[in-house]
Amino acid sequence: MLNIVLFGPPGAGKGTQSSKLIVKYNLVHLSTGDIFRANIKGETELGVLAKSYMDKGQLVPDEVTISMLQSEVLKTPNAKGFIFDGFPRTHAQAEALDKFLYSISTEISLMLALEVEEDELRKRLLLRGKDSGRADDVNPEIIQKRIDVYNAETFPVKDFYQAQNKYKGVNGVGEVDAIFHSLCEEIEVAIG
Ligand code: B4P
Repeated sequence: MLNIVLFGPPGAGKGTQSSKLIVKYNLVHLSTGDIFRANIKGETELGVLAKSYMDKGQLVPDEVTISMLQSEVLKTPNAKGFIFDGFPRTHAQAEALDKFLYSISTEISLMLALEVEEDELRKRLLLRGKDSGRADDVNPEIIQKRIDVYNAETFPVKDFYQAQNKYKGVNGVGEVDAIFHSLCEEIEVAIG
């Protein structure tokens, strides 16, 4: 299986690149942000809970996010592999993902990190906020909160994968297709 963690700060292009990678490598896309947003739209219990955190730019609690992610993986037992987009976002999520994948006889192949500086992130998210309808994209303070949470809680997850020799950083600034090409190059190296 090819299991990729697509990593990066809010607005780095994870969703954008995931949609291209799943087509090329025939993978299942699991975006925790998208799953939460679908639950918010459907007004499920999970959606109501997730909204109370997401609207403030905070992370949804680990227990909720981990069990949701696990049940999503189990929905496609014959998948060739997964792109984990926006997960793991904390050290606890990374450890839980490793344990869970081991329990189903697979593992993370590599973490691809999109590197984008903060000014560019703020610009992209505010631009998307103009027509995305996403409450977390319209307010500069909420955007800053998400970036701060990323720096404090999510960025260190990089060390977890670096220690396993699975971390690859890619420049996330430039044309979408050029970035996609760089990501594919790293994947080709990883799969041999
Ligand atoms: P996400 O949905 O993951 O949102 P995000 O971090 O903003 O990334 P997204 O994928 O949407 O943006 P992208 O970079 O593709 O998370 C939202 C919230 O959900 C979190 O704040 C948290 O509350 C909660 N959550 C999700 N996962 C969680 C977890 N594991 N644990 C706890 N809580 C969790 O794109 C951004 C914009 O940039 C787009 O408009 C795009 O068009 C543009 N763009 C992309 N590439 C570009 C390029 N090369 N040049 C210019 N613009 C580009």
